Amino acid sequence: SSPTRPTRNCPNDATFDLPPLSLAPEGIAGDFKHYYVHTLGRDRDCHSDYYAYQALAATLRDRLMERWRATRQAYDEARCRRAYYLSLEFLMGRILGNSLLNLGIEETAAQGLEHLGLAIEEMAAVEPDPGLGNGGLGRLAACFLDSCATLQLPVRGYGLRYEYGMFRQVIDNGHQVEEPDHWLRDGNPWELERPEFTQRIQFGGRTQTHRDPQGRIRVSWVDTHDVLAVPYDIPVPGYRNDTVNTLRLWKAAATDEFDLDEFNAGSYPESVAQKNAAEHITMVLYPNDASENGKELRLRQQYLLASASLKDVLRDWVRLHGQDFSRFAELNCFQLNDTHPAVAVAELMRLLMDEHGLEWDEAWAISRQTMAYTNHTLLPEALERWPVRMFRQLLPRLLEIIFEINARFLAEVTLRWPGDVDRLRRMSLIEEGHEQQVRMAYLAIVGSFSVNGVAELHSKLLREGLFRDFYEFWPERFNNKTNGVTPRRWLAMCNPGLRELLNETLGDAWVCDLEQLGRLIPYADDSAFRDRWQVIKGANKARLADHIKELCGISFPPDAMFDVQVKRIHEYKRQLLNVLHIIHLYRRIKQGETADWTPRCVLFGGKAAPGYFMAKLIIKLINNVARVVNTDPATAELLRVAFVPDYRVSLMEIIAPGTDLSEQISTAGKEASGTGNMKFMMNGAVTIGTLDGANIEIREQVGDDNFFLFGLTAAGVESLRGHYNPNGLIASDPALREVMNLLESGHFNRFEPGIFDPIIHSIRNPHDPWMTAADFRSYIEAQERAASAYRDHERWVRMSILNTAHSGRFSSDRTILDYNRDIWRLEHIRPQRR
Ligand code: B1N
Repeated sequence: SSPTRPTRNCPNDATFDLPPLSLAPEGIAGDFKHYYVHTLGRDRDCHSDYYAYQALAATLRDRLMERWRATRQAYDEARCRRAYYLSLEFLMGRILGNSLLNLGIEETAAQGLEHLGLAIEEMAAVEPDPGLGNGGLGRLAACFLDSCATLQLPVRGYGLRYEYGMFRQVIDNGHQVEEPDHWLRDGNPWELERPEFTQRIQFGGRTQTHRDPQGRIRVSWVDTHDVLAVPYDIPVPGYRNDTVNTLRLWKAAATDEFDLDEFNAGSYPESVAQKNAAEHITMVLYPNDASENGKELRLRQQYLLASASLKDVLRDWVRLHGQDFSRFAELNCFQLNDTHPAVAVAELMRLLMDEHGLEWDEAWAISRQTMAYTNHTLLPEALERWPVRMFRQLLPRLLEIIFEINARFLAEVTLRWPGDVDRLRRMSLIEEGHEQQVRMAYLAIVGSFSVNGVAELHSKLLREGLFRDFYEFWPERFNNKTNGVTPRRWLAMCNPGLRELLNETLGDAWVCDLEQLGRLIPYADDSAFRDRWQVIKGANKARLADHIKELCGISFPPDAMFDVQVKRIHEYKRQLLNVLHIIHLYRRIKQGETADWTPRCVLFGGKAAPGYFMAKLIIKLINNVARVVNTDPATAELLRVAFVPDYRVSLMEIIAPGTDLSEQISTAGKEASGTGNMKFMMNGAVTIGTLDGANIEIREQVGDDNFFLFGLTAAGVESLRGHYNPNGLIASDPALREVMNLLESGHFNRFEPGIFDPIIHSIRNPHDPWMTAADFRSYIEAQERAASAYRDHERWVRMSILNTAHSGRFSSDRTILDYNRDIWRLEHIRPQRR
């Protein structure tokens, strides 16, 4: 017997006839005791809060489990259209606090456990922060799942269960050091293994043609090396609505067979050990944000996700509809989170034709009507291309299908533009060159009915630039879906002080209808309200300051302006511009220009891809500048700088509520959207930013008076290329000249001569793609406007309130309703109340 083999001895329906679990304090405490004492076997000698966390997690999980089953049943019975969000990353963050909030039992659980001498906040801190994503793209997937469950939409997430998530970042003498994050070491109480839904995934081998009984030519993929994909389900609760959706994560496992040749040759241990390689596929998340790396293991990950997820959906389809696929496209939709899962286009073709017997045209009509593609970046280094050679070796059948898709597609292009050979070359799914490459973005566009960007500017730049030829061919396919973030985690959960004030002022409907925050606008003129607002912000700043003191050993006086830039470290995001401003402030202090000074604490956080030299050097520079500034007595009370190590979701939950000024300073046209910008705005931070990504829409909402704008526009950046002259700018701007002098004098690297030369050269390079020097003057001036606004407390608090008040548009509920209206077209399904 095994979990995957059905037996006749199954529990009957009476088994599922269970009374609803109690949400009252006594009920929760009762279950907690049961798990702590009976299941976990703890007694008085146990002094680890780990087991208390385990027992509470089990208690909550039971309450999720009953709603989960009811939701599955409701979707099954409704036979409704469903959507699937395919993503290599889901940055879910901690689950315990979110479960309490969404189940609506924060208070009752706290009461119940208080009697047992337990504080929930401390138990919640035991949970490892699951880092199954790099940054914005992965966190967006998590916000989307929260919104889908809250809006009661039948959407399932499909991803990978990495054994090691994003690396843990340690700072050693100012340098980033990466350490492995074995987040599953102590088990994961929030997942449910479902071995009964295991899928078999093929790799390698070769293809063979033969005739089927009807005499039609069929292709089979043979001599493959197979790997099992075992699903682990994670519950995704909606906000107080009895819906619990599913995130299904695949773990790679070895098949039970092994290499008989090796076995017979007497190398039994080698043969068993080979099975290990299969498990490597989901061992580790690739830590490159916005840059591809072309490693074969990454392609294996992508294919495992695409194949296992599609097979999972098709198995369910056959269970309900048999081999009749005529309504498949009407009832299913796959949203591709960037091109990472885009091989799904070809895999669906393969499954429909080779495994379910459809003809090309039928299969193509289905694929093209079920796939939708979201692009998340314009950076050329992030556009995925796979060498044809690698594809042929690893996925020979898929390469054949991609070639066939391409041939038929290019024939269509030729019909429309006869003789336009250059266009064919530009649009081909196969890039020619010394090595042929598959262009995954083009495969995703050709194989789907919807292509969207993630902010208005980004979608426009896709239409006019990167995907221009495709837009000309199929304008109706292109659309925009401006990103959003979930107000449950990013306001209600992380900022309980503000939540109470909002509830008292507006009632509590804003949590699921964020536009209601607009009703705050008149309160910006109410001085009693402003005082309460400031008290809450002050408490959040004090909490943040405590964390920074503990993590970095640096004191942030809470009256100072908290100026924060947390995000992945990348040249296009221009942490460097922020550093130049700090050096400028430092120099002003040293020269005694401190009249009307606004004390400022600048916080940085973020990880650099381990192979990204310049990003790592920028971290080192931030830390060196911080050391000089923080240890100079002249700066006391006026300027503080800290780099918080290991920035992650759970840290942002403390940082966003305690921030005054949000740094969103990317080179215009480079940041597709940004989502941190939205979390800060919701929590009452004011933005200093360029006209890039969603900043543009943030400024439109909040108004120019409540936003510190600076810098070139995206068009300005492009037209400056070719005659950009940073050295001229440095020579003619005294402030920038002095900043560069200080940097070049070695003031920040006394004992490390020359280490910052690459940074200095990049700023002075006329081909600097990020044009840091071009925006310096305008940035410094915007920072001065921000500083003087902050000195006027009343004015600043007004701006802070108005930022929260105008943040309604940036709820991921709005984004998901947009996806649903234009792409998914799902009905809202209410599970039966128990
Ligand atoms: O996706 C976010 C946007 O808000 C950000 O502006 C954008 O930079 C981010 C390869 C990426 N784009 N591309 C990636 C991540 C991992 C990887 O391996 C690329 N991340 C973004 C949400 O739309």
